[in-house]
Amino acid sequence: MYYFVRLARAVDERMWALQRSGQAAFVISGQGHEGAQVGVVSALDREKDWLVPFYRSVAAVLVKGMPPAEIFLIQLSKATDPSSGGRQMPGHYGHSGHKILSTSSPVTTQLLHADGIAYAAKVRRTGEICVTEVGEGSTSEGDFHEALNFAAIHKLGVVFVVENNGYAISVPVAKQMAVPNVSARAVGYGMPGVTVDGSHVLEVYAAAREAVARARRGEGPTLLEVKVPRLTAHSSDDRQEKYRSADEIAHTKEQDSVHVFTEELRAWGVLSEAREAEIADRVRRDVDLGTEIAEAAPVVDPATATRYVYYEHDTPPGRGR
Ligand SMILES: Cc1ncc(C[n+]2csc(CCOP(=O)(O)OP(=O)(O)O)c2C)c(N)n1
Repeated sequence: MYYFVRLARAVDERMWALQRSGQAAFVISGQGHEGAQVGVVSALDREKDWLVPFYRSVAAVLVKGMPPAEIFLIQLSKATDPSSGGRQMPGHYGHSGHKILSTSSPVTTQLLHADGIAYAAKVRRTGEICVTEVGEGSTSEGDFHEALNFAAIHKLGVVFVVENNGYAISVPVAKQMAVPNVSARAVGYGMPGVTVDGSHVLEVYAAAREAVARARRGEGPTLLEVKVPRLTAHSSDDRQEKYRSADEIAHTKEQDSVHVFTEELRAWGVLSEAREAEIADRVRRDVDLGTEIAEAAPVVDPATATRYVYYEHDTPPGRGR
């Protein structure tokens, strides 16, 4: 888990470097969300279960099975990008081989897709369950209500993970909802609602395990809210200094799960200096190798831009890998 928390941060930082050096068009960052996502996805059966991510799901897709190179292929819009062959915006992670559903740009629609996957699994009796991630601002969309209502009625095996980072672009959470926690809404749908502090990876893992076990037993969905800091601006096109004070941004950094988890593991005596250096080294090598692979990959041919909009008989990019 610690390796993935550190890997996700390093991959994210490299994404920004690729954007700032003019190679990538756009970055939407998962910094601050790492601990929450590693905790949640570690509770899944990674071969069997499904992940329906959102644009901050860097850590989640890494844990689910995508190597760093594939994240950079998406970021650089390369032809071998497994999500869409360079056809989607960066951040739209998908990988059919790893059971990661590619999502679309309108926020919250993915929750309904997660319902569909879980409904199909129930009808087919496959035992697969589905985790989906969304931001707290997105829970103001009607799709959120429809997805939770439907999942609860049909006792679907879905875990709805709300990564509450306090902002929807520049809109603070108090302007999105009149309750302090998104999880309070769960009772209105007839499912358990839990709020966990996303700075503590193992607390998230424990809550996710419970939600996953409940889904697996056929008892239905859970609304799992994880409070996380948003360590960067909304995206590379945004300047958060315009709507957040310097004090608030500094305080946010104290909640960084990379830092908190490191301190916890050291205090518990399970992370020696030597082991930490070894993990940092492995992360550096994996990120460098991933970058090299993606940079060397062929760019997508603009002449193919209109392909795969509708079903085609050949294998679309990334299919089955
Ligand atoms: C249906 C829809 N409305 C608006 C947008 C524009 N938009 C993109 S991200 C975003 C903010 C979402 O905030 P939140 O759900 O809190 O997630 P966060 O980005 O903070 O992680 C908005 C409004 C969109 N993509 N789709």
